[in-house]
Amino acid sequence: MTTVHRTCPLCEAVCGLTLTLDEGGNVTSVKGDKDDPFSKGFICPKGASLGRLDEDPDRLSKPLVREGDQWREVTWEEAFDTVARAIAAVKDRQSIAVYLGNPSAHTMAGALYGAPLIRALGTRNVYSASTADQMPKHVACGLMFGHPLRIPVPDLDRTGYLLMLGANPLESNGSLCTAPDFPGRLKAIRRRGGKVVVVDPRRTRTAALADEHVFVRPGADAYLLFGLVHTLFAEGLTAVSCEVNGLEEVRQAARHFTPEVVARRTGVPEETIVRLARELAAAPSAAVYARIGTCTQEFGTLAQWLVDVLNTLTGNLDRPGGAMFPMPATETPRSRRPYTTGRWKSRVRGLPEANGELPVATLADEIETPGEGQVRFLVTVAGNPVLSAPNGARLDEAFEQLDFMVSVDPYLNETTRHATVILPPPRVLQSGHYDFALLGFAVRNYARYSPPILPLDGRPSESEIMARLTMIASGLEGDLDEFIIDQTLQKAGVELQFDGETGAERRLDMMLRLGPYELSLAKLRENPHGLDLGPLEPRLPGALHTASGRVELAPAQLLEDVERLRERLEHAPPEMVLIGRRHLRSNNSWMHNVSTLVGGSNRCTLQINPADVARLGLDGEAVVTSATGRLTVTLEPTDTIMQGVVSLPHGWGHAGSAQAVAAEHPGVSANTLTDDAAIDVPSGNAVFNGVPVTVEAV
Ligand SMILES: Nc1nc2c(c(=O)[nH]1)N[C@H]1C(S)=C(S)[C@@H](COP(=O)(O)OP(=O)(O)OC[C@H]3O[C@@H](n4cnc5c(=O)[nH]c(N)nc54)[C@H](O)[C@@H]3O)O[C@H]1N2
Ligand SMILES: Nc1nc2c(c(=O)[nH]1)N[C@H]1C(S)=C(S)[C@@H](COP(=O)(O)OP(=O)(O)OC[C@H]3O[C@@H](n4cnc5c(=O)[nH]c(N)nc54)[C@H](O)[C@@H]3O)O[C@H]1N2
Ligand code: SF4
Ligand SMILES: [Mo]
Repeated sequence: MTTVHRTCPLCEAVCGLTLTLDEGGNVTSVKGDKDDPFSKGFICPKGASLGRLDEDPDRLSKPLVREGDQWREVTWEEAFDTVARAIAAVKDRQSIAVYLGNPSAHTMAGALYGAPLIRALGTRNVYSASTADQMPKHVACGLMFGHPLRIPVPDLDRTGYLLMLGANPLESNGSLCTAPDFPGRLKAIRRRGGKVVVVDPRRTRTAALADEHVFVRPGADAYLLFGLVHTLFAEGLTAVSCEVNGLEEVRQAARHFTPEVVARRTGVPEETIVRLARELAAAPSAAVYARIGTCTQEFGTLAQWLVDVLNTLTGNLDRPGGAMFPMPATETPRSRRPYTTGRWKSRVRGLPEANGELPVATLADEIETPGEGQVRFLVTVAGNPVLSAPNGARLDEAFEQLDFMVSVDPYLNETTRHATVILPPPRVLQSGHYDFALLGFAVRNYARYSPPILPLDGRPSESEIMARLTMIASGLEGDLDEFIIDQTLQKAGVELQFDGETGAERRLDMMLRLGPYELSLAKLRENPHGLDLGPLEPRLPGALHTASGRVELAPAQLLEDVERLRERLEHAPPEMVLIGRRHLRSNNSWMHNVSTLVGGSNRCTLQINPADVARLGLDGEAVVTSATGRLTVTLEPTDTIMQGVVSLPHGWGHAGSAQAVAAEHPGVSANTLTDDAAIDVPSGNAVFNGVPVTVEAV
């Protein structure tokens, strides 16, 4: 028996785990690591199943090549050669598209090799789960603070008041707010006399834990937030404490959105809007935090912008207990080029790029529409867009038309079944882990490295797979990591040697040593439970990357989109709309193959208010129809959801996947109903919440 410690890679909470392994390397127990200074022993059911997930017999151990509908196991050399021949035959690099999925934000391979791979492919057809998720936050923060990763997080451990919209951390364990034991941190706010308010069309477990739950009509958060901004100005409650541009423009923009006007659209009573604004202003410290429910909607960027407008107007931006900017250990100096979007546009729909990406909502258009630059070749890494992208059923068909597809993924699933070659990364326990992305959103500054526990047994690490693909795409020879290290040192004007058994470890060592705490890989290895680097500290104005050096409260692009918001007020909202939800024992599309995680309350059901069940004469099942598709669903009547709103979790609809357990609980895909024609305009983000639907008896 051996005991090892490592970070859980399964969600954004980065909990420390303590695992015991038997002689064969099998996981015999998983517990929370009590000595981790950040997670302090917290664990959730997914973390506790890490061994089961990692030892899933359906995970691929060898590369697969597809010939017609037959799969053949091949050697790694044959697999890479097949990819190399296919890339060599590509005449127009724009015909290659790449899609990076959610786990690539959790792996070292995704963080270190995603960008080099994209550069080497030389295409602008770059897509990721970000445009099905948080792109509105990147765009809003890019425009306000000058860099899309300059994202403030609620200072959970010190705040006196938390206004939380469209987030359900009791199920999700938090997002763009890395906070192990999020539930405990929420309870602590109340214990120290603070207040938690949750705004959600459903009375979630998070809402039940809060002091107050406010029902809101899906997609109406930007109106609600504008109502709060309006009230702060109208009552003279603003207390801006940093240098800003655009205060008067924000006041003007908010003029129209009186609590009375927005109450009708949001379903939130006028008195509640006024009271919430007063409470925010009066709290000793307060943070507004809004997540996926407010991003994946028609006015996602406006909602995310208004969140930080409120944090700024109430003097809570960059102050303890407010919304603060973390200082991760691998932060590198950032360019002072002003942030813009739309440097290029998508070929078919003319949608603007954001952060160098095009909206995943237009990937099917780019594959299906003939002409110069038509996508014929696809690279997917850690993604399952057939289930996760809007109108996934259309993508499923579009992928059939591709000339070649290569997927880096441990499973043969709904997406990778279309691939020509599947390159499976090794097991979690065979992989080193450092949370490059997520530690930049942590509510305490913290660092932890988990070295691989089990040997690779001749298969390449995911980093090596990605480096190899990058070299194939670039046509160059040599060591990618050494090349990147040389380039970085030249830029920084320093000479250093780095420590580490792999290129990925040496690059981590480099980033740590060039980072703000001058840490090193060796130092992290000496602290296997992680290093606490202290509470968040004020970082303004230094952390700003705007041309003016000030917070830009009223970016022109967003003021322009306010016009769209105003116009939409004239239209009557749809009678019935669809939203999503998450379950504690699920994770997007790929954890339904662990029997301890599926079943019970983790099922693919349509939550619907009993009043709607009665009004529509439904019983047991119903047919849900949207602009793009139709599904027969099992009903789950519950008064925790607003009337006129139904909720279906995403990531289900398992078909054609070699996942035996998942196949027994297939469910249906919510993204058959979501419409790829609808996007949040400034960010191109998909719209999953507030989708107009009709619900009828079977
Ligand atoms: N209707 C609706 N749709 C949604 C959402 C919603 O709320 N409602 N949420 C959206 C959000 S927030 C997101 S992030 C996206 C997610 O969208 P995707 O990232 O496209 O989908 P996932 O289901 O996370 O698929 C992850 C894939 O990565 C593979 N994988 C797991 N671990 C690893 C690994 O270590 N390495 C590699 N290479 N592969 C790995 C899995 O087998 C799986 O194929 O879905 C979006 N879709
Ligand atoms: N257990 C589990 N954990 C996960 C995941 C998972 O699938 N399962 N996925 C991971 C990923 S990829 C992400 S991005 C994060 C997301 O983390 P969260 O943002 O916390 O996501 P959800 O739990 O889906 O909570 C979103 C809430 O928004 C509400 N909502 C829907 N529409 C609206 C609206 O228009 N307005 C408002 N105000 N609320 C609305 C929904 O009812 C839901 O309760 O979770 C991560 N963690
Ligand atoms: S909360 Fe997230 S990081 Fe923590 S154990 Fe659960 S899945 Fe892992
Ligand atoms: Mo996500």
